[in-house]
Amino acid sequence: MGELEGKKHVQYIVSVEKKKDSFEALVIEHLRLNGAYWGLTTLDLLNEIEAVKPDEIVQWIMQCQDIGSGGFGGNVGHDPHLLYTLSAVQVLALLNRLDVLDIDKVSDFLRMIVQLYLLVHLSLYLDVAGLQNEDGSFSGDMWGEVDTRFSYIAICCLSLLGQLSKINVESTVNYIVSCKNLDGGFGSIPGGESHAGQIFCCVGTLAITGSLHHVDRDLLGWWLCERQCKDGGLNGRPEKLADVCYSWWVLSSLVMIDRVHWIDKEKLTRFILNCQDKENGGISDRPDNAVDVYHTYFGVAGLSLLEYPGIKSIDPAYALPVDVVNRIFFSK
Ligand code: GRG
Repeated sequence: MGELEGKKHVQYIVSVEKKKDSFEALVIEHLRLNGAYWGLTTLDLLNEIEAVKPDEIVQWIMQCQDIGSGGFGGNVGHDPHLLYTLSAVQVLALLNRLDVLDIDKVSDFLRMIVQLYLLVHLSLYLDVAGLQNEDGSFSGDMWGEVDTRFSYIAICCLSLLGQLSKINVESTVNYIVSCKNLDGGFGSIPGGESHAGQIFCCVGTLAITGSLHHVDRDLLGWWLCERQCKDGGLNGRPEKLADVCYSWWVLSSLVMIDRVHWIDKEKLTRFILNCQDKENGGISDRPDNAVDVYHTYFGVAGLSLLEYPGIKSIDPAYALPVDVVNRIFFSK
């Protein structure tokens, strides 16, 4: 299986950051702020954050902020969205530059979104009480989508900014609990199929809000361990192929519920290492496929949760290196 090619992965990330007109850079143009989070967190986990110039990055991130709403878009001039606002907060936290943020403005953006989501959730409950469509479906929100991903993002962001008191945490937790399934997992909306990605979001929300007592740890632990395939990799739901990114979504959830010792760590480590491009760096979704920054990050983050030597520890709920999280919460 070989070793982790840490130095090559660093070179790969730096090269993607520099080549703004490469194919990969163009593919992630609209979500470049997510890409910055994946790439920079990888560098930090590999103890190489000095490979980039923080001032340039901070300047660019602030150009992605929508002045009116306070939220961030995926790139300069793009519409603001929760997905990119979390990445902005995470990268600034990583670079120890949260001071550049107008915290009230960003958290007001999140609060506004969360309040609208809560309204939508309320209408979902009304739907349950009688407004359900004839075919059994429910109407979406004014953006057309309600998803437990957004509950996680809002809670994670507001917690990092010390602004959880701005929202109704109890109703956020209640909504997450309403998305719990009989198999112990969670979906994107009430009744939605259990999926490892959504489970990370729901368990992460419960962990950050101190509400993990709502999880049936053994039942969920069993469902998550069933995600390990014959090749040692993890999939996101039954009958799907293993993919390196689930080394994060599944493993972080198992760590949060204290059941990570239930999987075969050695086989998973081998699977991730077999997905490396040993010549040019980077990690792919499955062995012999093309590498990208997303899978490179989740591969390295998964190895961190597996306590692979030489990689910094990552916090399973905040998805940031543990020393960064400690700096935020314990050095005030
Ligand atoms: C800070 C780490 C972090 C996350 C922010 C955006 C977000 C919060 C979470 C996304 C969680 C999620 C839904 C991940 C799953 C992504 C994925 C690979 C979906 C595809 O799933 P399937 O089952 O297909 O349709 P495959 O076969 O690819 O598994």
